[in-house]
Amino acid sequence: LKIESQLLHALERKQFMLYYQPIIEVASGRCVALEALLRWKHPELGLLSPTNFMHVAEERGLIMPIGNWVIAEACRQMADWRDKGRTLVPLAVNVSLVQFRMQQLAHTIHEAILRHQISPRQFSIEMTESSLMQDVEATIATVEALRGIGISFAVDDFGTGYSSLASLKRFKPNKLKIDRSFVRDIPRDVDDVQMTTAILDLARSLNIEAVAEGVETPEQLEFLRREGCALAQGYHFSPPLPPDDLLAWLDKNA
Ligand code: G
Ligand code: G
Ligand code: MN
Ligand code: NA
Repeated sequence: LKIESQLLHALERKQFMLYYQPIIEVASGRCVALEALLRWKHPELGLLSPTNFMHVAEERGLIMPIGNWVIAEACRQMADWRDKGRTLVPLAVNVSLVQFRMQQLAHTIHEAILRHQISPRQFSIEMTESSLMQDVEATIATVEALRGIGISFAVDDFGTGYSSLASLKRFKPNKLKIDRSFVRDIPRDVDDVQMTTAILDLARSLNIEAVAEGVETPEQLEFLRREGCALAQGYHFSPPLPPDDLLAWLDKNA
């Protein structure tokens, strides 16, 4: 297939980009973190989301080189912003199961942050709930290696997988990101309201910060504020933006 052979060359042809989406502190409305999101600038098809090509990357053994590029590029971008005198907020990158399972993930991240003189407090990773739960012992080993170098982590798409309370207590993630499928129909849908408040209660009782994903309306935000959700992201605040647009957004919304 054409997209497969094109993906093989996308790295060397510098067709990947990171977009950045602000993460907002609900109480203050301020941007307190960023999530990096991979995009492929396809020569004919335009801007592609990982949902369009990560399965091909996985089949072709490209997850590691692409994942390593994401880590390096995120650190390079942070160093660039710092060198331009910008105040840095912590940046989260998404990590796939294949990357997470490799022994050297912590090493790869450590090397990248050292090279660019980024503090481990400024860098974090996101893993989906379903991939974390595939092999709890292996997950714990990686989480502990990351924690050993000061890297925190968030459980992405929370509520769609099957975490037990016991495994959450063992991982001690720093953040739970409430999947946007639950956020979409709050405050109207009773089931989604119950699910969202249940996750917020769980996060509170485990002392984990909750992040609501996919916040698109003032009504959703108001509900989350009332229920004590600490952090939120979504189109209501900003879509994922290329680096220059993100700086402009930060200047306008500081
Ligand atoms: O940004 P968008 O909604 O198109 O992302 C689609 C999916 O791709 C999301 O689940 C997101 O977590 C994932 N994703 C985005 N960037 C990366 C990345 O750099 N690495 C991995 N493994 N997944 C990513
Ligand atoms: O699974 P993950 O949370 O990493 O997915 C992030 C993706 O969600 C990004 O690719 C982004 O494009 C998308 N996204 C971000 N904010 C919103 C939103 O408010 N609504 C919808 N529908 N998608 C969003
Ligand atoms: Mn994510
Ligand atoms: Na998510």
